[in-house]
Amino acid sequence: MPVMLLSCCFLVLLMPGPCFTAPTFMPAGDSSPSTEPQVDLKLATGYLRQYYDLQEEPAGRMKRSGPSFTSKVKDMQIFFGLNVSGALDSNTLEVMSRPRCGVPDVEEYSHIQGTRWNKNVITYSIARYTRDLPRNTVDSLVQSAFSVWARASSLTFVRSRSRNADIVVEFVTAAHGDLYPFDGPRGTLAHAFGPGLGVGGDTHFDDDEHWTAGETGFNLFVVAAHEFGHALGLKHSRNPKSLMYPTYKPSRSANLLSREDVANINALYSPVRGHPNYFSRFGWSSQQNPWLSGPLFPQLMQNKCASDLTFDAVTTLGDATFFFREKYLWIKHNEQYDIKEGPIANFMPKIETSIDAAFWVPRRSSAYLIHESMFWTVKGSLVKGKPRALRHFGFPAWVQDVDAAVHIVKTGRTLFFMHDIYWSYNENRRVMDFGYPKYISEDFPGVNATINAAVYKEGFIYFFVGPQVFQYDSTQKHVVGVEKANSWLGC
Ligand code: NFH
Ligand code: CA
Ligand code: ZN
Ligand code: ZN
Repeated sequence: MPVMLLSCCFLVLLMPGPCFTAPTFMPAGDSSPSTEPQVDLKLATGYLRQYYDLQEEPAGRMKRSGPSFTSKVKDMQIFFGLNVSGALDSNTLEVMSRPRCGVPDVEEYSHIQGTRWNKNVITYSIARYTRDLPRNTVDSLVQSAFSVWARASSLTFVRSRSRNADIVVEFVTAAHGDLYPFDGPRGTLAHAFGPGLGVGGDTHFDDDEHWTAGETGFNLFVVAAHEFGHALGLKHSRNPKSLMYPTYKPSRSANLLSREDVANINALYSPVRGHPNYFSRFGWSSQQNPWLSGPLFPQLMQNKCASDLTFDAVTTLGDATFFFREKYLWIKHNEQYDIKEGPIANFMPKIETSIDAAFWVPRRSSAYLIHESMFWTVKGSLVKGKPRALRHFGFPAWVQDVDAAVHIVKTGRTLFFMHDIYWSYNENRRVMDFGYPKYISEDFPGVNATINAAVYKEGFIYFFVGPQVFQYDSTQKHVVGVEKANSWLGC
């Protein structure tokens, strides 16, 4: 549910939470604002002390026009979407006098921010666009907004074409199928549901706003970054420097996150101490109880820049490239500098082995991970069911493993490499092409050693052979470049 504007008594109806077990009503006795100014002040002071950390004035007496008092009133008005006057007007007093439970709005979460995803790889999709901006601008602003959190935490975001993504992004107006209709231009700009199944994580933008990539109107990047904070489980912050502060601020410095935002996201998705990019043992699938699965102690990090580093398998997966080596995995997001890494099982709890070969079929948003004679299908961020037999692709019985696999989008073929031969599989008809296996050296001159891994990018096939990677132009049929394999990981 939208994390903003909800008093927690409302929450009681929808989900069990702290308020469910221990509702404390406040203030006792009063149920409507009084006409007596002194009574109003007492009500407001009590309310702001309990929920907004209002401190006792040193002189002992609280002034309703004092700077700290008005700023607390403003915080509270922002939180409830009231007119932000700083004065105790009738709407403000009305909200203050509503019965509610005893969890403060803005400081409840130094440790427990809320629910979290039980995994570090989170999928998103953009289901409905605004007409205010070109689609690819929306795509890249949304991606940049996710990067804000990815850079600060152990999280990775993978774009998916499917509606089953964890975070579904939509531009909608007025009533739009949840209990929180939008309010036309201005006022509320967007809302997001906290982590969970179904609508959990979904993020809605009010399309009655004028969305921009710049300073006019409302900046989509800034608002999206705020909303994704909620979609990851963060609540509002009372620190005006924080991205999670409840009011929109147009121009911000390059660094959107305050130290508090960074601390909060890391409290929720705890990185292993001393290894900021190390994945915690919370894996890929939310189906499993993270507290009961996975290795209890983190494996040592591997040195990705070792001069003779080789990979077992490399594949793109959404906007990221996955590099497998033994039981370890590095994930490089196309638009980000930082690299996520850790044991494969941290990302995909079902997979406790190494991966020999992997490929990605964008049309199906699916990756296939092969280990010996079995393979797993990964759709979105979930490893589907049990591994299946490699035979399924139509290999002869004597093929018990492959060295590398790559899907060529242009031809709709997946190529499987083994020693000095290869097969071609037609993904559209789901059959092996006739006339295979063939010799690799005949069709890929220049690539004449066992292929460890292969990946297809922007029209080229990249063959990983030992500690090197060959860039292969399949139209001209020759190698056009050679690099160190780990140069892709920024070494
Ligand atoms: C918002 N929110 O719309 C505002 N604030 O500043 N209007 C919040 C989003 C901003 C969603 O998660 C709503 O918290 C309004 C009001 C912070 C991107 C303060 C008027 C409510 C211009
Ligand atoms: Ca609005
Ligand atoms: Zn909505
Ligand atoms: Zn918010």
